[in-house]
Amino acid sequence: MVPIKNIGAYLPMLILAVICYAAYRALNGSGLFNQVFGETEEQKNTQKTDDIIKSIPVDISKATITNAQASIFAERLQKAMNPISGFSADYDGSDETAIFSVFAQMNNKQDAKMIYKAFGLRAYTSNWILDNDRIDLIAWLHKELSPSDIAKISTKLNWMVYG
Ligand SMILES: [Ca+2]
Repeated sequence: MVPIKNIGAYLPMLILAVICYAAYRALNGSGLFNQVFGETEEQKNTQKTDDIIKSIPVDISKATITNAQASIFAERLQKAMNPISGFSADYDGSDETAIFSVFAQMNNKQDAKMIYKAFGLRAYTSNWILDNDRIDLIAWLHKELSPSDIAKISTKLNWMVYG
């Protein structure tokens, strides 16, 4: 433990660390890191997954929701799984009731696929240094829900990718 009276001596280092981290986040967000160092294998795979999700065909004539509603439901799911904005989704619990209420709105395969696509890939922010682990809705749900809760929605999860 650092004695409290000496904490001032560590403050400049702490400030420097925060500045470096902020600079790293800004650069990483701008894609400048990729331009300088090239894309990592993981980033390439994420891009591939992103392309696959976007190319999932949807027959909108059979859907019971609109694309705008699908986006609202996707946001609602994220909020239910990551209720404390800016906090890692790993550690902030989840609102199962809200999650199930969105699933209750999925009446068929097209609805499920539209919500899955609207969610796309989102950062789960499970670690504070490299939080670019963007994962799909199904992976988010598996991290948030217990196996018995997953079992309750498994049919609709299958609709999303095997519809
Ligand atoms: Ca959570």
